[in-house]
Amino acid sequence: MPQADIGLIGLAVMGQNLVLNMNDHGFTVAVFNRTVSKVDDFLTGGAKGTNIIGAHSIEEFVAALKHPRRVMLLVKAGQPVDAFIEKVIPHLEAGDIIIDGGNSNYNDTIRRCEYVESRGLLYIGTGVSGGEEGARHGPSIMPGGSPDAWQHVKDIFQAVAAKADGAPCCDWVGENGAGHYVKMTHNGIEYGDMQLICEAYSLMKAVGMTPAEMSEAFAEWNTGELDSYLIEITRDILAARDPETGQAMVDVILDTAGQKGTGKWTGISALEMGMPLTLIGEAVFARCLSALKDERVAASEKLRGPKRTFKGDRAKFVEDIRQALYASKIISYAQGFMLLRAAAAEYGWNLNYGGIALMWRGGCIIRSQFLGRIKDAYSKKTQPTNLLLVPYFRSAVRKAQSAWRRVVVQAVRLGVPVPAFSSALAFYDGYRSERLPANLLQAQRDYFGAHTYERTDKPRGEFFHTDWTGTGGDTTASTYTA
Ligand code: NBP
Repeated sequence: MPQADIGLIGLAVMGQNLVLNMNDHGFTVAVFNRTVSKVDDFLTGGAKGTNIIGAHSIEEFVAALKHPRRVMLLVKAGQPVDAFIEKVIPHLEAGDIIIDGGNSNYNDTIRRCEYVESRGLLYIGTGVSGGEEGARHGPSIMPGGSPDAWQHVKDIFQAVAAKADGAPCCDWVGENGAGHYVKMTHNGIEYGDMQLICEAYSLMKAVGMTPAEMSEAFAEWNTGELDSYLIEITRDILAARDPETGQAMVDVILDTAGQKGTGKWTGISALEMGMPLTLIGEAVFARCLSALKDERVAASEKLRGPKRTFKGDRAKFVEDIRQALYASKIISYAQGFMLLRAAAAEYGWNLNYGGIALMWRGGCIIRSQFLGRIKDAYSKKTQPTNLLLVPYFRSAVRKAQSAWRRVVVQAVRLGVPVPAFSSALAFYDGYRSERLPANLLQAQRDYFGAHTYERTDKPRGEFFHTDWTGTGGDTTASTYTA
């Protein structure tokens, strides 16, 4: 007689912790892993004394599952997901559900959803955020896929998910790849938040603060509008000491950043949809630049910058940095939600933006008090076209604006790179511009390629061409927009 409410394949850090979390909430879970010995290691280790059922083959695993069978994969993203889908399908029946909880690319999820549905099964691609700690004690879960599958996993997912103000940080996102798209955007925003904090750190360093002093500043920031998980861990990281050398831990860590691709995917999707996701783009490129360590070391001997030192009031400047960080963060989230709106239109998803903000409010890496404000903004009857236009955020940016500009100016004077702070400010100035220099750009395009232009004194949609040199013809190129 099958006993398991759900089965999970993939006993690495995320899988083990999510299974233990499900067990804590009274669900019986069957587990399997490619390297089968890890099943027994888990049962005699972390899962000792629980009701978790270990399986040593796919057949045994599937036989342990109640109907409809719920098979969750938490394996390395990419080919391993396809490999396990192929392995389990022959053992499943119509109406059974395959769930991919890894960081899969949403395009793969769209493809897999269609494929699995064509085999008479249901499919869910879900983001699971919060790392090890989240998986164990309450992650943010962002499921999308076959709508009929939701009713069969809702109770389990919402029970194990983090709670924010009593509500589960898990709700149905939308069809096919919607869940993974929202998780990808979450990760892109995470890249942006982390880069902004790193720029704040870099400026504090440039004005002579020690890591311990910086930690105190972050501790204070965490009591106000910047209150968030990433500010909190930065406070702790800056206070930590290396047991080997006694130095601040942060000073002994090599300055080359890694990445697993979700930030890059966010940037690619933004480019494909023509959405100006400048801050996340800069955050991804900042990691790429950091990875060119050897080249940078060589260049540092040859390329000179300003020799200035900071002369102002340090305490005041730290407060300016805090405000610049807050304003830039608002820009980043405004851009992130612009991307979600564009994706919803492109893929026909009916995204609930307030619900998404709530899902990110707890359990995940970008969790913050701030997301409560975004949830409120999208919970109103009239949905804002852009977060920057919501009175709360408009006023927050207005208040922070002078400090934000001072920080960017000071960074430029000191030669400290602040691509996220400065691109956020450039976006703000661009977005609020009634007229941009794209008129000249259109003239250039028309000059060299007969790409045509629209006129300020004629209705939109009428296109004109000028024979700029007197030697061109009147044939124009076809018009298109990206
Ligand atoms: P990993 O991403 O390291 O994946 C380990 C699992 O994948 C193991 O079960 C391993 O089996 C299996 N696997 C590998 Br590796 N190659 C395989 C293959 N070719 N065929 C079949 N199985 C294969 O584990 P994780 O860090 O727990 O992450 C799981 C998923 O959750 C990933 O998609 C990850 O991106 C995502 N995620 C991770 C975090 C995090 O903080 N770590 C956070 C959020 C989401 P084996 O034991 O036999 O090697």
